Amino acid sequence: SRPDGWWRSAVVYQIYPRSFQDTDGDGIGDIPGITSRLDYLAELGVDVLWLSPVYRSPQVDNGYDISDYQDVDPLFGTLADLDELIAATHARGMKLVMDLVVNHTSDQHAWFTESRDPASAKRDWYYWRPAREGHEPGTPGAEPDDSRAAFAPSAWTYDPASGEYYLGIFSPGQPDLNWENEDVRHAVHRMMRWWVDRGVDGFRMDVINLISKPAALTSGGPIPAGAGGFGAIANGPRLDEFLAEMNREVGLDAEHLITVGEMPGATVEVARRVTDPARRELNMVFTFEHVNLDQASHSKWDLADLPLPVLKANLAHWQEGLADAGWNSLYLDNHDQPRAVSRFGDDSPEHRVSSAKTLATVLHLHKGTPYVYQGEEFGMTNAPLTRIEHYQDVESLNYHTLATAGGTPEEEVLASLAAKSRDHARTPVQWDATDNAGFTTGTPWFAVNPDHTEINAEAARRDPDSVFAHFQRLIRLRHDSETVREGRFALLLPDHEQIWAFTRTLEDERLLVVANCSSRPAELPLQELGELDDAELVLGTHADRDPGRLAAWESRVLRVR
Ligand code: TEU
Repeated sequence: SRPDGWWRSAVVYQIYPRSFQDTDGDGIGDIPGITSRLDYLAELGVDVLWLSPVYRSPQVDNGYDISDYQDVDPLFGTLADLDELIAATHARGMKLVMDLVVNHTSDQHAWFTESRDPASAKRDWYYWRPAREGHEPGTPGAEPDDSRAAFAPSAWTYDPASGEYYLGIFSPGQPDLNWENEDVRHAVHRMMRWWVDRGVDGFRMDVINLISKPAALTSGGPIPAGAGGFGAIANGPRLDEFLAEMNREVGLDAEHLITVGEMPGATVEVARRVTDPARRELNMVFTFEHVNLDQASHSKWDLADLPLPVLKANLAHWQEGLADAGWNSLYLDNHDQPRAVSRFGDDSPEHRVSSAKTLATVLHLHKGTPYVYQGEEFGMTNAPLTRIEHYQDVESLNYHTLATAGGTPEEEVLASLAAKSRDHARTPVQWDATDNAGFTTGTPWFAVNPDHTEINAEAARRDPDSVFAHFQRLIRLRHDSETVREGRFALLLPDHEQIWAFTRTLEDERLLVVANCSSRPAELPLQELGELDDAELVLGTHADRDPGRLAAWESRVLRVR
């Protein structure tokens, strides 16, 4: 979409179809289930729905391994179901964005099957390499280099038929496409145009900053060793070129479309470049910096405390970096992250509602496009996952295997999983207090969180003080307030350990946000914040307000002079 587009006032809602709503009783969510819940989403007030992948897939990574980009997996329904969903979404004035997973395909995709033959024209569509010099192909240690995959011990998988290895930086079921090959790029562009013609309103682009690989790798050498994580392999030299080409070829600047690139390892400088409207690449990107702060090393499993000033500073850094050009995406939750209220808030019965509201207040009052992840809007919490048998995610299971084999005590591994596993985000949406939470009439693919008897959409919708009602107010405020959309951001009290405070200013209007991000009351430092006596309350979490202090997890949005 163009830089001044409608999307600057939009709020996006992410759906993880597998866990959203089942209609056929197989225990797995499906597309008709999404259609059946559109009125709920319209009531919440969101503008755009983003669907995690529903394409044909062996489901090694729950659909992030696609074997046919132009069909729907029977697990989720049919193309006709999807057409119906698109039409029904549009009929309610909302838009629908598809997940675009083109850094890699499934190893079951026809392109890859063909590529397995060294004589095929598609051999070069993926990264194939011989065994390391002096090693017998397929024997331990013969991989081309020592790089690990995100969800497997090695980034290289041996293919006995051709005696060579292929690259899969996530898992062996997710071979990386070679974007240096222009036929690959054209095939992706064609596929994207097909979806735009079918009526979808844009794309969320999976790990899109990994499509341009480092020169060392594209010129036949090993993956450069780096600090770990995706730092060494992300943001390759042709990233901007590939994105601008895609924008041009697919027509992504079309008024009605919206694009967001998921970018692990992207700095604010990369994001500024990619989202600078003058360059015509993407509308916005997802940063990972703020969700990587509560870890002690490049490994997410290496747990660390996160002091509030560190989190505030990171979001402020992105606000400032993208103040004049580019655009932020705002999120605390998605299908890869533990639940925000459990991670950054306080999910005890006493503070869950307030902390979910206050985290939302802070996030939604920043400048950028807010993303709501299914269940976040009524404060869903982490699941009680305490034994390895409770987990399903390929990332969690791989970590457990490797870490315990490497000598990390089981207890420590389980503590890391309980804090960070992606599975917390993937338990079924809690629609009501009945046995399977209204998610399915069958056996749910993932156990429903037992707290659904208290925490569910139905209860939240009935309660005018619920987290859901608060999200509705925040979304309405963004739609109504030009200052929330476009106002300049300034962080206040950067070192305060409890209070997150900032202003948003546009012309003669100034909004002040004060949020107590702790489970103890906090005195408001009025000398530093200025006189708040004539401040007008725009939105708050608590009915009883003490002018000089905030209750635990209380937040206020004030119009000040
Ligand atoms: O995620 C990319 C990514 O960097 C994270 O998945 C990360 O590897 C992991 O979640 C950290 O815990 C995207 C998708 O969002 C994710 O679901 C897929 O598994 C991944 O790409 C591969 O397609």
